[in-house]
Amino acid sequence: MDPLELLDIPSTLGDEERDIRSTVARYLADHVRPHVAEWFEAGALPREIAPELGRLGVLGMHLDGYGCAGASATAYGLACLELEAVDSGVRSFVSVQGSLSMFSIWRHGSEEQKLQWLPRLAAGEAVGCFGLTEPDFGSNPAGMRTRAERRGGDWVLNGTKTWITNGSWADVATVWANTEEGVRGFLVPRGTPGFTARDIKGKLSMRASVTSELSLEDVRLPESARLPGALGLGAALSCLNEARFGIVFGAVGAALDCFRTAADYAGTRVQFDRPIAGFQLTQRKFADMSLAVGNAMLLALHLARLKEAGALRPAQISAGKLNNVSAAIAVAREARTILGANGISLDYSPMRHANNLESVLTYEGTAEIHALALGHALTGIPAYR
Ligand code: TGC
Ligand code: FAD
Repeated sequence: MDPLELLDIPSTLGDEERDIRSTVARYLADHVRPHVAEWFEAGALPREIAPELGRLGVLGMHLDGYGCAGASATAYGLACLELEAVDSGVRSFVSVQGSLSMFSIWRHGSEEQKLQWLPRLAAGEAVGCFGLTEPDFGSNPAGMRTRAERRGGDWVLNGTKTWITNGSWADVATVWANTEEGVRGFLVPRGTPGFTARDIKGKLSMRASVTSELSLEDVRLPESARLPGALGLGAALSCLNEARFGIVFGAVGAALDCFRTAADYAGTRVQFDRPIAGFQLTQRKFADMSLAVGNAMLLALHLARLKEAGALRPAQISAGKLNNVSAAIAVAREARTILGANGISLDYSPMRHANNLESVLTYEGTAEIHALALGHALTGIPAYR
């Protein structure tokens, strides 16, 4: 029995939610899970995964129109759960494509930009990325140095974005830049003169994911490349809410996979003439992990229902991301101990998940930033600076 079954959580899901979850899980079990440790070791994700995930229907699945499925927040969350149960890098690809790149266009773009990009991004025929972080401005994007200046009817962009998921794959990059009127978002197509991407190597985490630095040197764009609805930093931060919501569920998936792997192992690994699952100290670990995973799932579903009611606030997403990612890391590390020496091998998932979750703890707002967001909501006093 897994922690969700213990609490009978699957029976609280609707038929469509259950169907979407099992379709995604089945596809990943057949086509992605068998290869993911190999990709992690190689430090590469195959580009063909984009159209495959497009055919599966998970790219921008929570958006309406323009080739997107218009699925519920819960269904989207469950898809993220199943994706991250396989690997955080695979969920990250889907989050950045659907919740950052596509959402930025869907929410802030012109009709022409939506028609040009959304159907291709939903199908995975095109890949998108989202450039907010800079070498000197991560947690504090308000200080960004990337600038966009008006020259005649055009814009000229200069600056560097770093740690950008899908960066070197991207056919279109959503790039945030400071202008005289404040922060604005721009769509930069691949191949625009002056725009280059270089992959970041030597990662010990998120290895089955493409992470890049974007360089913009006198990149000239027409006014039609600016996202007309994106006025101010809040526009960029509104996209983060979508991706952070997916992570709230994704973290549950990673933790669940660690639990299951450890449970399978403990049932058959014999020491002192009995399966290690029969020792009280091991059972205490399973009890603690099960509470962490079950509570995280209940919180995720609560946030999804609030989102569906149009009532989800950013501070509540911060609560979910902070709690669930921290819980998932603790579960991954505990599960790893149950596997003994085998726990450090790529043959088993917990340490791969634990390593990935270090990135998840940092990106989309670090644990400290989300703690400060909660502190802000609870006390009314912002303490970021
Ligand atoms: P602050 O003055 O608080 O806010 C500026 C404007 O933004 C509004 N706002 C939000 N709007 C929507 N959703 C949110 N979550 C919002 N948070 C703030 C705010 O109301 C204000 O609007 P207005 O109209 O008054 O101008 O801004 P601040 O400079 O004090 O910063 C606040 C802080 C620290 C919370 C923010 O900067 C922050 O979230 N920092 C963390 C940066 C971050 O998370 N970066 C992520 C980059 S993308 C990424 O990591 C992708 S990982 C790959 C994957 O997802 O898989
Ligand atoms: P910093 O902001 O320098 O923080 C360093 C430490 O200081 C952290 O512990 C932080 O919590 C702490 N700190 C900072 N400010 C405060 C404060 N006020 N109070 C207390 N502590 C504080 N970005 C994108 O734009 N697009 C992407 O697609 C993307 N993908 C990513 C993929 C990966 C694998 C990774 C690792 C990162 C990615 N990022 C992306 C970047 C990510 O969003 C940033 O790493 C993150 O916002 C933190 O910024 P930083 O790394 O510069 O850390």
